[in-house]
Amino acid sequence: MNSQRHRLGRGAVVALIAALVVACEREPSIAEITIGAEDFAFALPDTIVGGLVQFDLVNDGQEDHHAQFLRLNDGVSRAQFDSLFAVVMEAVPTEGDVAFLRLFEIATVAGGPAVISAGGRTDVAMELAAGEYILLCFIPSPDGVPHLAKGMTRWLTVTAPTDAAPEPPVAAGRVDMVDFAFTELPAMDSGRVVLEVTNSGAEPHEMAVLRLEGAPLEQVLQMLTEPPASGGAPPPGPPPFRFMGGLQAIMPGQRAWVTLDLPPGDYALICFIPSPANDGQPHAALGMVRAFTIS
Ligand SMILES: [Cu+2]
Repeated sequence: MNSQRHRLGRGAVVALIAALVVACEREPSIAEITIGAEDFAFALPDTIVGGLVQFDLVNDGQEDHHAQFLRLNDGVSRAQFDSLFAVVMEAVPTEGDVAFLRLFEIATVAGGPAVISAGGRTDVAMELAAGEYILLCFIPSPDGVPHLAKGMTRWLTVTAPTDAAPEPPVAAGRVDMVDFAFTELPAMDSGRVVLEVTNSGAEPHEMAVLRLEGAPLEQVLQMLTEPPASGGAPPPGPPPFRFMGGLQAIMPGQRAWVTLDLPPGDYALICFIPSPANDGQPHAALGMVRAFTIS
């Protein structure tokens, strides 16, 4: 009687495995693209297939890097973007970061992996519509010059997907970004965790993940949002914080999935996007900071 049951069981297992094999063959998986970041260039394919794509930013440089995706609005050419970009770059030294907002007249932010320190890696999955994209690194060098002015820009053509859409990643929780706060941050353990990040605000928002290393959050925020006056050198020694990845700016209504791999410590989520409605102040100065601890 036992052996009869075993025989039936085995048959059922074989059928189940066969069904799983068929299911696996049919289930489309999320394409994975590695973005290499060096001082000061991006390395990635010139053309990729759009839809849901995971981007893994690997920082092989000595400085911090991120990859802000901008999608050219329909009908805008690369040449048109290049000429506006040149005008903006001339305005930045006098107007500051708020000059970059002019790029949004002809292009739209579309996420990307957020700032990661040298030697680190951060992964973001997001849905990309077909179109012309440019990747930009806005991070300034110690000399105050943003990396995009040192050549850290890269064009990317995204084609329309032809295969069935893969299922979105399974997230452990959601972080919603509003004007000007991070809400709904789930409790997290150390190690790999996937978060769904949404923008329910009226302005673009980003989620940079900062690890505190020896200074309180208030002091670090001051260092990041109020750089020393012109000619002022950064304080000596390593900075008392480390960037751990996250998500670059997305538009209202957009979402993405961020994979974090955080050891125990004190952290903060921060948005540095300047607000046109608030004199160009960074969202962090308007309260868009959320401290959390990984135990
Ligand atoms: Cu924001």
